[in-house]
Amino acid sequence: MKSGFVALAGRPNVGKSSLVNALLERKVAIVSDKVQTTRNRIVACLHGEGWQMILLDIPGIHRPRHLLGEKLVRTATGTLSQVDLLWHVVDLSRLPGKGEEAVVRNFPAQTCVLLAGNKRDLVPDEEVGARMLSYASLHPYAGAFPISALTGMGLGELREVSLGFLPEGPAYYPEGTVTDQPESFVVAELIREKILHLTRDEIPHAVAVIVDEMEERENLTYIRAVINVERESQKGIIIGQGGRRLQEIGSLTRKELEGILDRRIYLDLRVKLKKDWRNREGFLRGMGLGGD
Ligand SMILES: Nc1nc2c(ncn2[C@@H]2O[C@H](COP(=O)(O)OP(=O)(O)OP(=O)(O)O)[C@@H](O)[C@H]2O)c(=O)[nH]1
Ligand SMILES: [Mg+2]
Repeated sequence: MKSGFVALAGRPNVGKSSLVNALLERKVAIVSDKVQTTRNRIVACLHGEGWQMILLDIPGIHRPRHLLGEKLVRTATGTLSQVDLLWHVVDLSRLPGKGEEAVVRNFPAQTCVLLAGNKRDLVPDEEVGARMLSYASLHPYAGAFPISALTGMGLGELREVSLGFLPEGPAYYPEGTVTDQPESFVVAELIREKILHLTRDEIPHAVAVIVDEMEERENLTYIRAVINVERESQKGIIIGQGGRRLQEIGSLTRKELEGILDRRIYLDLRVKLKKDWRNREGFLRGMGLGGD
């Protein structure tokens, strides 16, 4: 049996989580057009005849500006040395810059790295080759693939070639395992995703969602979750006029969850002020954001 771990390294917003979801053909990780969407290391298992590939979706590597950012980067870089193969995911619609060089500096010398040039769909066909070359000089990659998580272009080839880099090994997860995330984490992430989609500016980054209670009742699942924000003014923005935004966050989350869990859901959402939580060690640890 061939089996092993593949980490998706890259800057924020290049499409790492989108790529994981596309390969798994289901939503394992939340996605948004805001940077620093992913905060935890997310395990996603691809299974096949005689092989298992475990994808590790990690936060984007960036220059941190608070303790949360430091932990995100530590979660990401700490993963790189523990895997059999790295995918350096880049956004082909942009040129490589300093941020990209900083990502590459974290690659362990002994680990093979494949360049995954994502968002190929945004680049005219005749420019793809040159764009790939401009990234290829960043590192001695073992292979380079223009891909699109959005359209699925190039994904099969990336997967096939990656299999060749995996060692002989056991099945690390039972067949059928998609991810190791507890349901409460999935719920909290879906709520955060709706907030990311419905708000902008500082709000997306100022939000931390905690599921306090998840209980099976007679004919539904009762969920109580708290949306923590850093400032009083942010509370108002999340709640919206007459509570409308909070209602929308709740109903979008509930609909998606009912589809995933195939159960009726009652979602009780509250918004709480947790001043400066992004710099509070204890709070971050409680959220599973240890960073090591
Ligand atoms: N056009 C296009 N957009 C894409 C593609 N892949 C991802 N995106 C978009 O890029 C944005 C970022 O996607 P994510 O998957 O959240 O990016 P990420 O690298 O996981 O970001 P972080 O978790 O913040 O590090 C979203 O708006 C996606 O819809 C692609 O292949 N083509
Ligand atoms: Mg992500």
